[in-house]
Amino acid sequence: MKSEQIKKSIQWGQAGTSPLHINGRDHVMGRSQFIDDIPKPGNLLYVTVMVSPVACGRIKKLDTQKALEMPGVAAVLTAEDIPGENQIGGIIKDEVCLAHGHVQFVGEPVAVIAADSRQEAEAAMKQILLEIEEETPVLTVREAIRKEQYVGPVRKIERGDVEVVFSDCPCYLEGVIRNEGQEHFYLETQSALAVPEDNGGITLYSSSQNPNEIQKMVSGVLGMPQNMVTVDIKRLGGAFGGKESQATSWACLAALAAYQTGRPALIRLTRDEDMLSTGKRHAFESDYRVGFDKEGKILAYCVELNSNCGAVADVSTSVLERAMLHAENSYNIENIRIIGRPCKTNLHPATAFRGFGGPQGIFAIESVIERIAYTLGLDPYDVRMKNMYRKGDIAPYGQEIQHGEDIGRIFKKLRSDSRWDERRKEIAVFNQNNRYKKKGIGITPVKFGISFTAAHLNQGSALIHIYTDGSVSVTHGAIEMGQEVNTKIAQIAATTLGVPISSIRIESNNTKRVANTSATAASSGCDLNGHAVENASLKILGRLKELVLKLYPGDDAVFENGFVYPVREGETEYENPLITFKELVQKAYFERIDLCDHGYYATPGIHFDRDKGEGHPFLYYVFGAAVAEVTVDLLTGRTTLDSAHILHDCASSINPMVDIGQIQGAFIQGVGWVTTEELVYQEKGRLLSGSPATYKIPTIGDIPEEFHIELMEGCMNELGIKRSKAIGEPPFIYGEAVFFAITHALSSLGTYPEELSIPATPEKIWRVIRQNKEH
Ligand code: LUZ
Ligand code: MOS
Repeated sequence: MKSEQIKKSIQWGQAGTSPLHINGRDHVMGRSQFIDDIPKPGNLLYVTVMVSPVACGRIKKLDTQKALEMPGVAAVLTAEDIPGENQIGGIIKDEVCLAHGHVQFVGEPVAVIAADSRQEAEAAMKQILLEIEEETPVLTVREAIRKEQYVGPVRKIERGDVEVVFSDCPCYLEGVIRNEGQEHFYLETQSALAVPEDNGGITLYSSSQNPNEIQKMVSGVLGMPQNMVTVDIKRLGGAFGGKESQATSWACLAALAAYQTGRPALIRLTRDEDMLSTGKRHAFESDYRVGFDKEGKILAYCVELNSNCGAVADVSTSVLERAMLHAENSYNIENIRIIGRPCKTNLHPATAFRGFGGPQGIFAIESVIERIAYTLGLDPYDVRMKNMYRKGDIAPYGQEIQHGEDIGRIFKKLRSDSRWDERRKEIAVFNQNNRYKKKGIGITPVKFGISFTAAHLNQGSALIHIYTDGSVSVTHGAIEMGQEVNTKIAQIAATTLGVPISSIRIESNNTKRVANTSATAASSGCDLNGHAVENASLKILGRLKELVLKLYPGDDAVFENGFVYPVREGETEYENPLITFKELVQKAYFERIDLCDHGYYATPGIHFDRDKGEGHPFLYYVFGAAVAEVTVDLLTGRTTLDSAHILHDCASSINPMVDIGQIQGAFIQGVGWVTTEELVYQEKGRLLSGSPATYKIPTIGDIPEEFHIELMEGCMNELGIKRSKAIGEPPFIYGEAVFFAITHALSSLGTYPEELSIPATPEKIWRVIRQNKEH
């Protein structure tokens, strides 16, 4: 395209260009509102939550009388004060809103205090008398398995016969692979504002990825129909899965306080409260057995994925399902058995977190590949390539890997782009010449399935109004949480309607305008709701086009950047507009043509049979790969990430700048998970690393000096919105390349560091170094 044209299409906001973030200016000016920025309604109550100080026990006494008498206190509420059902479990109904009879984890809400100020609420909280008879908590996956204590069924996906192969294969390994959890560390902590309405209903402003679930649960807890509960969400200050199901309790507790007092009620957790009470990424402890040949070809793989789900089910069964569906990652494994055990323990309920079990399932097979490569003395790249999916291959659960050839193409290109072979040689020389510093390089391919694994969640909706001045109001089912889904959706509306992006306003998500929406999750917010926006736009466009052709008879008309052009056969460049979009809309109004419409989309062709472990759960797959190089300081155990190369498949990106931003952020978040972010619990199940002072997330200083991200060219996706691919979660998994760079560096000491687990903190690395010295 000529530069004039490029400029025009950016102004227009066409899909495939990178216009400015639609709220960028307001964000930078500090004008964008998050929950705590909404102007405070009069008579507001501040709500604090008293939580369980112990992991397991029976409530012997809960006396709120003294607290109620404290100054400024409007209400002190317990399970007894819930007018509806004390139940907020989204998939399995095993979760209470307020503890009743017993407590199951440290941080579990027991009572809410509503007062004129936060200080008064906190002072009153100290006056609540809570006596708990402590019981011994179950904290580990192994204890839970011993007691057969699960939050859902143990599941299996199987193909071929692993036992037959194990009994007669050239090489065999077995072992355990562990990863710890991860705190979401969204900047905006869990927050909710509940406002009673004059008709007996209630409106909630909640920091949630899942307005529909907030509406359902508040309706259940308050015992009122769903049409009495309105949920309005403008944007979140980050979420990463932490607000997919876990914004619910806080919204319900604010709603309960508002309902019982008739006054607006605001909850905003402090960072420490949030870290203590809310669930995190699932820790996994996975047992594997693998049979392979001398070239590194995997002949049979058996993996038992045991996840630590915490005290209640939350979304853990779905997380485990996604882990199982990613247990083979990018490899074609003929004989495979995947077992999933969702272990119930007395920790905060683990929940959705970017990747949703995918990273854990992939970490297991990638670790196995590394061990195979080390055992055979092969380059881990070659072992991976030997097993890689090819065109037409079928996943263990029966779905064909569409465009499966792309993963190999990406992997090969990344090998040369990152200078894999040369770097490995340079590293070997470096490690020979350096006693106290060792370098390592790691590579990880990623295949990630797009769609919610629960098929019914794969739907999106939208509502579009065009006003008589040509400006457009778009409501859609996704939640903006910093991923810029609003920018992308505005581009989709602008492209489809042929108006400049500046004419599009994206509204808050509101259950009165879009109903029964799915959580903005599974990387699918833009796909599902973008399709719905396109659907609504096309309906209105159809009516407008009919009018144009009535006013200006011709073959066809095209809508571009605020103008309507005539199209005649054979012409590709449009000039001399017939009419502006604005004038056309005014004419349509006087002709009494509907300028509004609702849009809907349901992902076609997906299904999955859980009992058989078979089906076609994903619409398509996202592919990519990462290479990372590190230096490990043997005196301190500290790792420095020197470089990262990422090659990622977006197909036709709707907004390349946004996608690259998502890859940067996801990768660095993954690096945090595998290196420094450590959740430490004391022996009774209380989180010790429960504040930013003790929990280390990556900072600007952890970004590698050499950081290359490239979008792979020539990848197709006929099924995504505007032929794009989802972006949110897959690149998180690239962080695992850093872990394998560390194990590579440590292997240079003589043995493969089998016991090293995620996160590879300096302490753990140092232990590996010391063990090697002792040998
Ligand atoms: N949430 C969910 C998700 O309910 N089902 C999923 O498959 C999923 N995948 C990723 C993230 N959130
Ligand atoms: Mo998520 S892990 O809320 O897509």
